[in-house]
Amino acid sequence: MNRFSRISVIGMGYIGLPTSAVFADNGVDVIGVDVNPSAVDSINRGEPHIVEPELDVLLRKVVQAGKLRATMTPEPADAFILAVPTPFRGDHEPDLSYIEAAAKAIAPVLEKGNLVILESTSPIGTSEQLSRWLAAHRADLTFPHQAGELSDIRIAHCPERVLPGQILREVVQNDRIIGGLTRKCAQAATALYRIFVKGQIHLTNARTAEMAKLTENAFRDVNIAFANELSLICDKLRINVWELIRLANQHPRVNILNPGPGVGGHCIAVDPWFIVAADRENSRLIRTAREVNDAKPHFVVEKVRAHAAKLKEPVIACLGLSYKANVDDLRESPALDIVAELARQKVGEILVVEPHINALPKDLAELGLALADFDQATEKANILVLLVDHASFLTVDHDVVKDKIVVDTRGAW
Ligand code: SAJ
Repeated sequence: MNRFSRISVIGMGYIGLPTSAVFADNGVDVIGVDVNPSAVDSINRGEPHIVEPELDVLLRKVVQAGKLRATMTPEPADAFILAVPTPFRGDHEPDLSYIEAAAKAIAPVLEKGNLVILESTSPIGTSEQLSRWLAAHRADLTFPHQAGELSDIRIAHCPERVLPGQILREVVQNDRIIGGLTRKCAQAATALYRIFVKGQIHLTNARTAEMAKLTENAFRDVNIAFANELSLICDKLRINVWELIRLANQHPRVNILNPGPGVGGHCIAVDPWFIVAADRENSRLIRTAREVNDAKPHFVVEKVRAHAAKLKEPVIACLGLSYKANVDDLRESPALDIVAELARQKVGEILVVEPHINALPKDLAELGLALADFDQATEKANILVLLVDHASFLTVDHDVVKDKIVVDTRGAW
């Protein structure tokens, strides 16, 4: 018999909501907890408050079937999954306040035999810290850092590794790493994820699981930084970087990623800093990769500025604001920085196109910018800056583009 008939997911964001829907679709009663009342209302109507392919259909199904319900106050459950944000503060120091708040919120409803999973990407040692935070609120229960295998509560880190845009497929198909604070903790977590995970499940300790997740995203960041650095070098040497990479990638052991306007999103632009914060002395390459990627938006701004300086009345269409193609997520998006900088520097009239959102973020609106339609913006502008390779941008009419200055940061056109 499945020992997890009722679970609770804390944090109904890009990871928590799809994970909840998939558990619910596999017969588990899921209570989704979030501090945002409008997200809770929206979920209870069966409507996702985020954009992710196919999530709307699945959510409607599980909410109508009564398998998933959202609330602002935690309730008792067999297992709790924490999927809250782990951003960084001022000097790229990890901010664990959301995890601490989630621990405080679930502590009153914990019962002997419960399993607590940390899914949020976390700096090394966070799972142990979670155990201490929970213990501080529940002196009547024992936790793994105190009682080892005999603990009343089991705790494991099971980092999410899904790719936004493909979450519902990857959450089921990807392998999972499970790091238990003890062996029994890892085994309990394995039983939980076996409910829907079709990929392999690899067991380890919590610290290694924490580092594995950070390592995966730092690996990607370093590789994108290599591509971005090449794009700067090629620009100076007047070589087409896209052709160069295509040719170099013909080599059987070379696989260079794509340059872009910079690296965004809540993961790759953030997680490598957690490794740097843990060991500044030895993480020189990882830190430099972050700096290379973070500098790329400035390079794009300078390119556009140089083109605009040659025109009497520059009208610049900035195409795409999200951090990557076909998503609505603007977090850490380099396109946002580029548009804001162009506006602040008054480089010309700016038309912003982003088909996945209905309103501009506050700081862009405050700069006097407004959303524009793709066809009208590309028609009116004399400079086109492709910032995101959304599918809907790729079918652009070449007659419209051919007489314009094009800054294609994605190599998509
Ligand atoms: N990017 C490039 N060039 C590339 C690939 C990506 O400039 O060749 C840019 C994207 O445009 C975007 C950023 O990098 O701005 C990150 O995009 P991504 O698609 O590489 O990754 P994310 O942030 O959407 O998801 C990553 C994934 N991690 C890895 O592939 C190692 C995903 O599997 C993780 O689950 C996710 O981070 C996470 O939540 O940590």
